[in-house]
Amino acid sequence: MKNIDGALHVRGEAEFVDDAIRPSNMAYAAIFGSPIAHGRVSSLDTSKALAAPGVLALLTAADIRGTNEVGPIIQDEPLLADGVVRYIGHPLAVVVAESSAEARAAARLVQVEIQPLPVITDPRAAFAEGQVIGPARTFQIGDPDAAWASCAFSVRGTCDIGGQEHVYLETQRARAVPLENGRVRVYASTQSPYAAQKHIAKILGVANNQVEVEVQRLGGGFGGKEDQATHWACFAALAATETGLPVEIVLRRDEDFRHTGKRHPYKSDFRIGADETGKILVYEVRHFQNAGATADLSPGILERTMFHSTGSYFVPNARIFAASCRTNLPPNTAFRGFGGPQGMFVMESAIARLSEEMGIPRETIQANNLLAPGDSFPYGQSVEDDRTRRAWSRAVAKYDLHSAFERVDSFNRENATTKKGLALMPVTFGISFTSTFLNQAGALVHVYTDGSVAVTTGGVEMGQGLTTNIAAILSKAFGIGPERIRVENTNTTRVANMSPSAASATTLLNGNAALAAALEIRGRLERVARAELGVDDSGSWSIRDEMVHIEGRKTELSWTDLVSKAYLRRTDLSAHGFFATPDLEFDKKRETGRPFAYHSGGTAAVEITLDCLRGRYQVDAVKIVHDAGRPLSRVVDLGQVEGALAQGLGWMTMEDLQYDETGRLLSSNLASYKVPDAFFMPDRIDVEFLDDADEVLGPYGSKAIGEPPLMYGIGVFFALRQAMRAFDSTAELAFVSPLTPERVLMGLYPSVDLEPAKT
Ligand code: MTE
Ligand code: LUZ
Ligand code: MOS
Repeated sequence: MKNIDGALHVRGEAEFVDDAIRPSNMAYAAIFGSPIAHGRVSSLDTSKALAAPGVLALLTAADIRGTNEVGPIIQDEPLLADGVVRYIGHPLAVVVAESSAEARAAARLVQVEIQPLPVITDPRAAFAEGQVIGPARTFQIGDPDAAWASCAFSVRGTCDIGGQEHVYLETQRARAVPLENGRVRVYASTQSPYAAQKHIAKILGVANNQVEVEVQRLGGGFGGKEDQATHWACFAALAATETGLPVEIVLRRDEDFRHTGKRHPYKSDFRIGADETGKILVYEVRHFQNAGATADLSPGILERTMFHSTGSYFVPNARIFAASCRTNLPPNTAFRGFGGPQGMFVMESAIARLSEEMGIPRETIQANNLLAPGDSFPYGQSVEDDRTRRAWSRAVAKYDLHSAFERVDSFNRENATTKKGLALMPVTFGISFTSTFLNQAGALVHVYTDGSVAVTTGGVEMGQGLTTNIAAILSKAFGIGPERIRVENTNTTRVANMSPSAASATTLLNGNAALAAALEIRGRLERVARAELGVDDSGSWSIRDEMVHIEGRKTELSWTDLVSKAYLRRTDLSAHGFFATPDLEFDKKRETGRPFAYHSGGTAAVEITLDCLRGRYQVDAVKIVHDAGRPLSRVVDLGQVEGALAQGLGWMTMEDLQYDETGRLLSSNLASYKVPDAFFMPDRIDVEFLDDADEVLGPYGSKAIGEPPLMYGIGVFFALRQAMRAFDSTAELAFVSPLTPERVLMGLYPSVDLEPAKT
């Protein structure tokens, strides 16, 4: 099964929001955002902007007829700042003009006076000031206080983890078209059409059924459009209803960098204790999440950090504390992994320190503490399979990692200024939205009388291959070729109340919903087939290669004949399907339950070479054994593993998000913010899918894959650290990410002042 969209993308024919033909009366919107990070607005003068050439309208908080609120979890986020601004770029006004150049030029003429308030950019400082969003939370298992006494070794440390910009190819955008009777249709680039619909309705003060949201596909979302695409859809809808014109808003790359939130930076403290063999007895961690100015999805992301705080390891005694800290940065948001990567990074740091203290190789400690069936996570869910260990063992065997470690050691003995590092990284990632209610999906399937099929799900294609997966599922369900199946765009009038396409669960949820609808139609077709062929319902039936089979034997009845016979017999050839993941529950008072349907992951080995005179390095190879269940499309799943790996490697190494103390983003374009390219990626990426690993809940045995492989990238940090220690075994190395070449160099030569001279 190929990726259905592949050819369209290669030919440049795939359509995005602003590719559809523009109506001749289209207007364009631009945003005026706060120039400072925190303050009270004392005056907002829009007269000059309104008088500028081409300007059609200018809207501020005062012009919102409905409720000025777009917060997804906590209602703390006005669409347009009202009285107080909380970050640089915080939207204060929308300017609508005949061209986007005129809209931007006019936005620069808005005059605002702001009384500055103190700016906080550091999460620990925010915590100290009591700036905590939602409650701080604690998970606990065993008796951590008592366990320290039985440890032969214990170490402490801190981590300072950088954020990450999504850099989806397609920046945020939306187009809104006013319809009759005050309705509005919005073409959006969002992972969450329903969130856009309900927030537009709220902003406009109308019922949800007055708003239609349509999504063809996204040029990447990566979590950055799980919640924060809503805002741009709202701006377009607001401008369109106020002017009566179709309105488009498209952010430039630098605007997208400045206005939108990113992966959360974290600061964390850890303490880990083990017996003399390296068996982990106790782990305590405190996470301070840099949430930015409003809650956005931060409480959910914090929760997933907690769920993944012990990584792929069994820890009998643990205390996990986490607080979401309000700062004056743009609200940070979902990003592939959703807080999981930060939780796992701190655990891996703790294991690295323990290994250095004990003189036991890191991979030995890792291997001896891997999760096994029957173990419990600190939140009570138990481990139901042996796949964490199976993937680890398979990776060690398949890639002959014991000799690889020996090869690295002997290379390092023989070379003085070039060192190699090799690190293993196991991943065990919980699949399901941690908010249980979100684990539901609907789908609508039509079979037309010519045997062609159209399916709409609540899921959104963002490059992850959902369309291909859905086509593969229906092809199997009906026993027909995938070319007969058209996966429609996503539209809130066809499937309602959808959860965001997120949490790696889109195929699990929407694929099962589509399958339920298809099986319903298939059941009706079975009655027609038996009647047409004159066979009772004692023997089995199936459709294979587009032919009806009875008791495994091919009949003369083809798929297309069957469908047209069914139509003539007045059979309903459409069905709605629904799926809700079974057996999920979580008790937030006791902080225990079974939040995940299953876990997804595997093991990666990351090998690097470091030039210890310059701090430069290259990733030589990444070798992975991944549990993909039974893939619906191997190329789609392989693409997900490689793409996620690239983002994980970038996050750990070169993507250096820098704000100054006034809350200004310094790395605000692709010249100062570097992302991995083809040259950075390892020459060698080996991926093996774990065999004999069908996932019972997944459609046809398939398994969620979108996010987990990102966390393989964490391995590169520890491979680099190993090489740095091979160069200087006494160096005190910090757990600060990303580990850029500059930071490597500063770590290797701590006594040399490498900061540029201040003038
Ligand atoms: N792959 C591509 N090409 N583009 C994307 O935007 N998003 C990632 C992942 N893979 C993304 C992607 C994220 S953050 C998630 S949660 C999943 O895809 C969402 O899709 P899924 O649920 O179908 O895996
Ligand atoms: N979004 C969400 C997510 O709302 N809940 C989740 O648990 C989640 N997990 C990963 C990515 N997005
Ligand atoms: Mo992905 S962070 O769940 O959009």
